[in-house]
Amino acid sequence: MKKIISGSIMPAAAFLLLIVQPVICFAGYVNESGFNNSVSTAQLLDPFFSYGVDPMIEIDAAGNPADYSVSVMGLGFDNTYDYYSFSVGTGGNDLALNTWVVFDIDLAQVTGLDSFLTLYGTDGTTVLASNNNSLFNGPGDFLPVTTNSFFSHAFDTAGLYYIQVGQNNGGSSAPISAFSSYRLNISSVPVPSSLFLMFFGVLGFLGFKRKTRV
Ligand SMILES: [Ca+2]
Ligand SMILES: [Ca+2]
Ligand SMILES: [Ca+2]
Repeated sequence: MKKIISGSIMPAAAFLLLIVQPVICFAGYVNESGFNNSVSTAQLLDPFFSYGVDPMIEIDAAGNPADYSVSVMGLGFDNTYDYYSFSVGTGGNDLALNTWVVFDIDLAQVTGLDSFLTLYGTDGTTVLASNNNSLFNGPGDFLPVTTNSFFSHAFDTAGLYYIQVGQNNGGSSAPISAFSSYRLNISSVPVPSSLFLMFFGVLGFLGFKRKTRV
């Protein structure tokens, strides 16, 4: 009985995370379709992007949060790659050209998956970027040394792009065989710089007022 229970902890944890994630997730989220094993059947994420800050979705090692994102709750173990597509600069969502778009895998490691991310161009074959392990332990990674993936990319051509979630196999990507779940976050901070300037301008004005009041 004891053996049965311990043997079922990892699958149970994976399923529990898959169920609980949407509840703890404040960003737009969607579950993996399960029929996304190739570029031609990639799951389109455009409709699920939303504005808002989620404590799990950081844009850098300092933990600064994104304010526009989508989260996919994915499940491993069927020995396939998972492909997702998303638009940049087309109006399909608000991801903009020449702005950092962040790709962040969370939770995978704690459920048994050593993730590997590969970003493909609009042709579905040209590799634009890839990442095995993040250089830092961000929100959602949970372990001091993470094998979860994390990288940023700025796009200069409008179109539909593809991201592949795979499993690390000696430094390259392989189909996901681990019984596991993962959360893939795609995010950015698309606030126009003029708004940032206005925000800091208001802060500066308030600071000035406070100083003059004292
Ligand atoms: Ca992560
Ligand atoms: Ca990895
Ligand atoms: Ca994260």
